[in-house]
Amino acid sequence: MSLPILYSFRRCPYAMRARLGIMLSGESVDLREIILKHKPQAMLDASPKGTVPVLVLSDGSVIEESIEIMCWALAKSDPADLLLQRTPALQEVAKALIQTNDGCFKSWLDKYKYADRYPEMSEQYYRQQGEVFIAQLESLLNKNQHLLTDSPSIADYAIYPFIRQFAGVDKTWFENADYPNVQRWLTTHLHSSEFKTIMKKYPTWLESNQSFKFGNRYSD
Ligand SMILES: N[C@@H](CCC(=O)N[C@@H](CS)C(=O)NCC(=O)O)C(=O)O
Repeated sequence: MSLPILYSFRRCPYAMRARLGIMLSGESVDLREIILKHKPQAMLDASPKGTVPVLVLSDGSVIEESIEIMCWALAKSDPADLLLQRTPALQEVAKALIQTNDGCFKSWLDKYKYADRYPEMSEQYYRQQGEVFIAQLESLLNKNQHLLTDSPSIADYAIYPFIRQFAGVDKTWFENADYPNVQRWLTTHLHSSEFKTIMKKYPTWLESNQSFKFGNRYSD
């Protein structure tokens, strides 16, 4: 049977979380690398909203939200209990954190990253708004090695690609800011073999006419 197709863009934090979820579940997909400026028609036909990631399953059904792609993969197999089935009380906490990340934090992150496009306020102002979430993560990470327990969960994998972007806007500022636990946590994830695997570079599907087997069974 043919593998599901994942349309992905290497640097997109939503696509990163989808690739993490797929890799950590042990599922495999055919990865089609795209660039946002030139989206393949086949992707737009499957998902007219035109965002990545998009997962097209073998029966033709389409999953077009990154968190749902993570959940699809982990529902099939979740050896590390990233979905927190063994600690159901934490599932709602994870959900709320991911919602804050994708909602409020992401919109301040975009303004901080592209402050010149939002001249109403300063870059520093946008950063301070983003720091409300960073401070929340800092206090969680003060209690545990990862956001909810001492092991990573879906919340860590869904959120750290965005904190990576926040940290990258002004690296010197971030490295010197008073968030030692967030710094430690982010460094751990960014230095992991998992991150290395999901950040492997692929030629674009449109240019190379090639998709790539991606997932645990195929990673080296
Ligand atoms: N809610 C979506 C958001 C995905 C999203 O916005 N992805 C960005 C790239 S990081 C995108 O594809 N933007 C479309 C564009 O820039 O044309 C998800 O979670 O999958």
